[in-house]
Amino acid sequence: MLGRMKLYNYFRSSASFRVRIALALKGLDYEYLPVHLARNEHLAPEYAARSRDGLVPLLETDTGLRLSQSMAIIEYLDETHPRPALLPADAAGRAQVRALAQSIACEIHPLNNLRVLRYLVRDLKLDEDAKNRWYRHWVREGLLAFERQLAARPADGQGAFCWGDAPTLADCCLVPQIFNAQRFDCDLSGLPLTLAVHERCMALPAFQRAQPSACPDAEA
Ligand SMILES: N[C@@H](CCC(=O)N[C@@H](CS)C(=O)NCC(=O)O)C(=O)O
Repeated sequence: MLGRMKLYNYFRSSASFRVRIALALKGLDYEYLPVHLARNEHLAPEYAARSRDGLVPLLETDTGLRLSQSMAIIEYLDETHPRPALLPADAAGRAQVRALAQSIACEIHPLNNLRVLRYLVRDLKLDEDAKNRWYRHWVREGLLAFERQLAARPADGQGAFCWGDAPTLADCCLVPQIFNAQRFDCDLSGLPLTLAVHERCMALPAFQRAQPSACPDAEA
């Protein structure tokens, strides 16, 4: 018998938020299991027994398989529950959506992760102001590059969302990054296409249900 999927995650984690969006877009039921990053629960032995990399999100599938890495998890969900599709049907479209998604997940997010920020402060002795400058610098550089990519989309990729007229993997990555950017007071000027897509996504119930403030472990 198949079990219920379990998502180990944290309301503020943007990689977790990506997976929650994908689950919501596909209408999939799952158990929400909070791992409090600020209290270091991801470093505790109980979590280490489940997670090899000590990061969230971690999806335990209905067959008990443990999957890490939000992009791999979303692609797994897309292959096992193909409707609505989060990647285009054609190879060129898929490559472009993955490129948009990875320009957030691989170029921006790793530089602004909790453990990176903690290293800057604890080991390199940067003060709060320098840490925030680091954060804002890499978010802004990355989002400006993202905006240029949106502006350069070919005709078949243009539409209401990052790629075409339905949300894809790229939108799952974009929205959490904008939430984080807003939380850290990043300069979001000069990003009209990016912010318009964000707004359209946030008008959809799936994105609203997945957002940090709607999570069971949400804090003010
Ligand atoms: N590339 C990974 C990133 C996972 C990741 O770094 N998650 C963050 C939260 S967004 C985390 O667990 N951070 C804990 C830490 O940095 O100590 C993914 O996409 O799942």
